[in-house]
Amino acid sequence: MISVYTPDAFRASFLSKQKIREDNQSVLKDVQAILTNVQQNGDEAIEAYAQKFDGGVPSNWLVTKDEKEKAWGEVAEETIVALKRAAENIRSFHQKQLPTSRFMKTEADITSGQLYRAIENVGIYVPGGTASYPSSVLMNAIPAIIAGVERVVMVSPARNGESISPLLLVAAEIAGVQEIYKIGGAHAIAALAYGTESIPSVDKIVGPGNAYVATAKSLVFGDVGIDMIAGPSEVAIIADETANPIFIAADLLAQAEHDPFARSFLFSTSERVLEEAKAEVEKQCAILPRKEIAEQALQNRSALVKVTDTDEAFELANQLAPEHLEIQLDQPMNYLGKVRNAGSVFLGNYSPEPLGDYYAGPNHILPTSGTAKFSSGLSVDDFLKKTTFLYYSEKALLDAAPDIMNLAKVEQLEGHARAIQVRVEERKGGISDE
Ligand code: HSO
Ligand code: ZN
Repeated sequence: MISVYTPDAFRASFLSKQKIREDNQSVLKDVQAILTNVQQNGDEAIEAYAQKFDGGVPSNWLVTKDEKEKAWGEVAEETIVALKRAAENIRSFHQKQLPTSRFMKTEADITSGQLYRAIENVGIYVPGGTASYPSSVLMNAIPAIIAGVERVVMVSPARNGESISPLLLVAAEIAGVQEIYKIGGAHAIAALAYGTESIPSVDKIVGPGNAYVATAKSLVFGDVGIDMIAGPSEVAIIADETANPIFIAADLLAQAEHDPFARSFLFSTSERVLEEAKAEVEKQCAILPRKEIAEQALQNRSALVKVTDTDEAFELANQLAPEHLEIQLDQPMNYLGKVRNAGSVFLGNYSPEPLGDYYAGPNHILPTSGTAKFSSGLSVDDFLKKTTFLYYSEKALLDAAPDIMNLAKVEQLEGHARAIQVRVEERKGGISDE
């Protein structure tokens, strides 16, 4: 079960710059072959892979209106209501992320600025199997739609080659996604990147997936955009004497049940909280249906750490750069300024991670494995591009001409210098060769 570490032991075991994601050579080779095959043979290739990996070729790749209608009848009414409320909260949070295009008038005859334009076509990958989450459909699709993406396509592997889970179909409709294909795995990523007769290509692919999907995304990057390569999920909790060990243990377990590779960490100034949380983890784990998964995550990849003060807790948490950071300290808001690296922060004893996973509004697709040091969770920004523009009047260009021509000449780009010079000469009434 979960063990106690000193800060130094924690540093040595969890903060060394080892690569958490190991490249798997055999996965890489398989995925390369799949990408080439789909690129060359289109539908014929995806049919062969659907047969091999998904248990059959669906009679239609595109989910029909009838299939969607049927799905609504198969989901409990209270789940539909909960999904709709979650979607509303997620929509209202992401709406506020929309930036506005800017005109910057620096001088009377100079204008520059920045336009925001949505990516035209986006593909959302939704896993099948056990990590098949309707909440992730909302988290991926809603920011794309708010950004103004014209065509949002969802792909997910068909169960037994024929149907997608009704929960996913209902979540997609609530989010506003209409075009859904029954295809998964690396061949789905290939189809989205390169297009086939049945599946038109997109410009960017987002959404988590297994090692094959992640590898395929990393290989098609450049031909299309991708969001991130997601690793196993993690939470770090910073707690003092005022925290509740029962809540802490439940939160550590909520993370651990995701995946045997998930990681849960507690940094506490209180010996008592640490000890009680440890005992509670054991007690609560025993009743979890996914206890075997949680035990593996807690056993090898998680830690309880006794820190001397909250500064030390934040130093360790910032170095870890966790996907989720819970701050269960007295007056939690006062500590927000101490957070440097984290995907998303949960403040106080009543803001546990599942509140954000499902419902409150901020996105749950977040940087994992320390990548919060340089990247951010999914947002409206991921579906926008910035185009800068500028306008100079004739006079403004002539004022700047000597500097630009000088810089062009030191770079030995005479053609650049001349593009300025012809305008200077024209002003003087004639173009010379000098
Ligand atoms: N904690 C996961 C998201 C999730 N949890 C979906 C439940 N469903 C990664 O942030
Ligand atoms: Zn979760």
